[in-house]
Amino acid sequence: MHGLVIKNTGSWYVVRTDDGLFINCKIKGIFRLKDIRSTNPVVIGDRVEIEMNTSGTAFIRTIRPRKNYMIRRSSNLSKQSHILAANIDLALLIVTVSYPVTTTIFIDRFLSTAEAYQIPAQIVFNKIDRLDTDDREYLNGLIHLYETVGYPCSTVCALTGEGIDGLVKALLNKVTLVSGHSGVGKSTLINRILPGVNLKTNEISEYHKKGVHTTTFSEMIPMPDGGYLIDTPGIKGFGTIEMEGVEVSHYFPEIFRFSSGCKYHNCSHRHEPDCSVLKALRKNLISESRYKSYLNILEDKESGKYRE
Ligand SMILES: Nc1nc2c(ncn2[C@@H]2O[C@H](COP(=O)(O)OP(=O)(O)OP(=O)(O)O)[C@@H](O)[C@H]2O)c(=O)[nH]1
Ligand SMILES: [Mg+2]
Ligand SMILES: [Zn+2]
Repeated sequence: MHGLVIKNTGSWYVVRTDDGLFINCKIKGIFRLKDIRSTNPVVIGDRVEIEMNTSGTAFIRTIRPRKNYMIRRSSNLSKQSHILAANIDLALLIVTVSYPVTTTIFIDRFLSTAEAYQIPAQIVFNKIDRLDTDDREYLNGLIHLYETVGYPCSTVCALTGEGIDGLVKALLNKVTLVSGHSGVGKSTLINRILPGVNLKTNEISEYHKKGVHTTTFSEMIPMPDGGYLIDTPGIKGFGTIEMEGVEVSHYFPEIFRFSSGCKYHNCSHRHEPDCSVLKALRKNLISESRYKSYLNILEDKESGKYRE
């Protein structure tokens, strides 16, 4: 039988079969992924072949080749990687300017990973009800920046539903990964889009102004009009993997665009003469914050660890 991995509870994988059954499955045998040392061999969004047991549960026998996947380094200094989900049509990054703070370095690490795997990405700015005047100005700057680079942005309040309708249209018939820091409102947003789902949510810590890691396992939730939303546990840092040296600039579309004018084809855009990227940076055609994120990724490739 074939099916889709829609949930991983830690001890079981829940597979929705093509006949619409939900079957608890375990892995049989050893799965090896080409060139990737991953903490999770079978992931949400995988198409799998399963073999039923007499008890009504099943073994996952094979994974169909993946169209794509979102991956990050598990933790600082770790060589292991963690795949967030596979076979994704859209990567949605939920960002809050405050409560909790999302940094541009985090945003850019996420976006460049999506670029590396050719997954369209969008940014959803949530909790717009909690912005003061300065926050609002900063938010407008971010929206201008990311839309100019080419990432669609929306602003929502998951609590009241403000701004949700426009967003929902963009999700129809797609498999959408919903990601972001803990406490930004991923589960609240999904509850708002799909009433009746009732995912668990929790107040962020007043003291730390951070989320408390309420969602502990990813889950793929079908949308009534077609498509799926994938709720995921909040992530702290986003360690990029599988991108090195000159390649990093390929995943910053605006930097890549200017790099064709550099004198050296392997220009790192840091100190080389006749660097079009540095020229563009000086003219504010490339933003300071995006360039900083680019350096941040480049440098952690060189030092073998990543910093936030
Ligand atoms: N003021 C305000 N609060 C919100 C909004 N969206 C979510 N919240 C609150 O933010 C807190 C965290 O929301 P969750 O949905 O649990 O956050 P999460 O991103 O799923 O967090 P993890 O599961 O830990 O990754 C809850 O108390 C929500 O009620 C919003 O638009 N405005
Ligand atoms: Mg959650
Ligand atoms: Zn250059």
